[in-house]
Amino acid sequence: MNTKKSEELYQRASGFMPGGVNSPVRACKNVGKTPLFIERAEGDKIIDADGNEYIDYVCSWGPNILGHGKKEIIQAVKNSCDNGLTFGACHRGEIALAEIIQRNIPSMEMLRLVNSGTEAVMSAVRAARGYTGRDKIVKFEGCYHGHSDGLLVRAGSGLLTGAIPDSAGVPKGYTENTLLAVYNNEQSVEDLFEKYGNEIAAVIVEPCAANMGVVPPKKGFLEFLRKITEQHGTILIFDEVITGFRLSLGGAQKYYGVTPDMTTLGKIVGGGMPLAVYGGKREIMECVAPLGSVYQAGTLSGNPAAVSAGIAALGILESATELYEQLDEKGAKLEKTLAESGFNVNRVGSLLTVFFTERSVTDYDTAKTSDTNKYAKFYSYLLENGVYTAPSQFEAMFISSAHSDEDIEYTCQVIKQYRI
Ligand code: KE4
Repeated sequence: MNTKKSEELYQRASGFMPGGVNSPVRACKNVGKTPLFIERAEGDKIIDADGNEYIDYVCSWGPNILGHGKKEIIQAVKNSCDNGLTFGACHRGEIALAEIIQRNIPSMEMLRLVNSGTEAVMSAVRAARGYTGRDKIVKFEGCYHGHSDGLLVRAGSGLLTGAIPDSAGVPKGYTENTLLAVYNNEQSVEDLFEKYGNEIAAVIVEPCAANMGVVPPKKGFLEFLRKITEQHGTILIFDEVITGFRLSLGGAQKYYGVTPDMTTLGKIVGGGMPLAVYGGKREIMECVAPLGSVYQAGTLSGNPAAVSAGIAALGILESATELYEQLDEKGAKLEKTLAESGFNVNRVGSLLTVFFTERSVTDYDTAKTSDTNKYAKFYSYLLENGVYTAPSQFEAMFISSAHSDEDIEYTCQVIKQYRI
């Protein structure tokens, strides 16, 4: 592939943004490449600055479940913009979007629109702490919940003590109330509740992990979390920024049949525009200003253009009843080809990850046994063959309704020719 123009643009961008990017993973450092600069995208294709075309399995990290440039979404945003970009005031679109969300995720009895998944999670955790009056939270190694200080953590001297910052610039005091457990390991959660019990405000979990690569919850794990949090008066938060409207119209909580107290949403819910949501039980959300004493605010929260994209996208998903079955079939076809070609693959619906390890990947420790150099080699091979996947072993491949049977079949042929 000739990527000369992208390389030139990357050099210029590097003079303005750290690493030339506005989000670290885009720098492609994990796969030893420099980023492509995308000019435009249509359906399941993206086209870079040099005119190279790729089948896109990143889908902007999840939002584009309907593919790129969906006409109805674009038109909805244009129509909204014709009426003005932002009012900093209430508008009817906020109600319409809230109704669609609540219709499909009834556990979100009351909700608040914000601008990013990070903001949604940060606000949900604050509301859980404000409602319970407790300080500690539990998260799981390998799960990512955005970059708010208290959630950028790694295990300290052990899992039974407060976590330590996993980023410079985060004071130790910001993470000492964050406790780390092991995904799919009930004992690690029981140990924390035994030691801290009624001090724990919330347990936050990706109900199907996708930030250590795709790692599904083992049978009974989510039900266990639901039970132990109820026993201790702890808020169970499902971070559905990826899984919301991805695994089903009701997200992972419908897919797995476990209902949390609070949910965060992002990506798909904004139809490709900057919009995210947090919400849950009415009694919890009524603690949020201006009703209650938990403060949270945002200049562009509920932005009309972003809201119009979310309404359009969710409206299409609600009417496309076969969509989730079709996404699952496409995922299954890729998974079958990968498995038959000797790859180690985890898949849930239209989310999948290829791991370069012999181990069965069920948590962060097993995910980390994957050979990231082998992943990088596979990434480059796919890219050279016009298949664009996540430039990191610890992300997911995303499939959209725009991925044609021909493009899925082409991808399978490319996979079959690869020698691990
Ligand atoms: P944002 O602040 O990036 O909108 O959302 C943070 C977030 C929260 N929760 C989950 C489960 C998430 O996956 C994310 C963000 N996901 C990453 C990809 N794994 C976004 C891509 C990036 O950081 O550039």
